[in-house]
Amino acid sequence: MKPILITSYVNPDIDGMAGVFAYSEFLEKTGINNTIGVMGEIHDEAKYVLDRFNFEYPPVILNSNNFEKVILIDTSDLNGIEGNIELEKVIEIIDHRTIHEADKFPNAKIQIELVGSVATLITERFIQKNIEISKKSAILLLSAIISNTLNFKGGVTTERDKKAAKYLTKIAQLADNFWKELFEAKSDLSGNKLKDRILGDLAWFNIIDKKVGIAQLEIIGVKKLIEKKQDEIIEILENIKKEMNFDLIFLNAIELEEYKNFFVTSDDKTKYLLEKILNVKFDGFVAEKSNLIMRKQIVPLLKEELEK
Ligand SMILES: [Mn+2]
Repeated sequence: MKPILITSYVNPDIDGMAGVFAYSEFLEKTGINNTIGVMGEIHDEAKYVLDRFNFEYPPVILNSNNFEKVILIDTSDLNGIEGNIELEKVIEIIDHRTIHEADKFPNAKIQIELVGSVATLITERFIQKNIEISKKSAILLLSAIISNTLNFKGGVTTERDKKAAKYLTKIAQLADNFWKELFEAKSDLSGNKLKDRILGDLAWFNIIDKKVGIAQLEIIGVKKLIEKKQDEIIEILENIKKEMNFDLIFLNAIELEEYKNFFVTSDDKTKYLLEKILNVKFDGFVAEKSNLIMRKQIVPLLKEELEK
């Protein structure tokens, strides 16, 4: 029997990558032959954690051609995998988003639960089966939970995330201020990094007849970044909109130290829509919002409004 491939969406973030590594360990320890692979390039934050602890990078694959069975972690959307993964090969999905396309996978056993991080769902597997988790997996999963829940301050955070993190903390043995180290590391957007980061973490959604592109940055120092690089941000967004044929586009920039959002767009229709659903007011290309909101939470609001 060929090993089952465990993978995530193209250009996975730390949650997808950590989930892939750790679920592989879980399955191996339950006697299931598997292998891991990631498509595209892992996010900078994921690279940072691997480098920081001298962990090996996951092997890169192009598609599911060499495999008979696939398990998808942290995705149940066609956008991030279409053309790379044959949908009928997918036997299991573990994910945590409200808007998904799980019905497109005819053979998959599906676990989609609305916790802050897929790493939480993977951690719970170990706890439920009383299987010991390696320090490496614990570090990766804990980093993913910290990142995805914005250090437990993001609106997506649940008690389950906190409980999983508490469990992992004992094994991972990270410094108390590790969250800040992690957030500071991803806040350096000098040189080409701004454009790379925006492109690397771009997501888009087809809602009725509209294609909506949402870029997201999660950093310390958003206000300064916008003051310095607003023109560059607008240019990047306008180019993406043209190239990808988006109807609407904006950047959701999350300030990780003050826990607020800045929305950036030059598109009037997008501004109008965001003002309506998020109760914000644009001043030029930028709107500010207290009480942090993540892309995952904005998408259902957009959908509700556009489907009216
Ligand atoms: Mn995730």
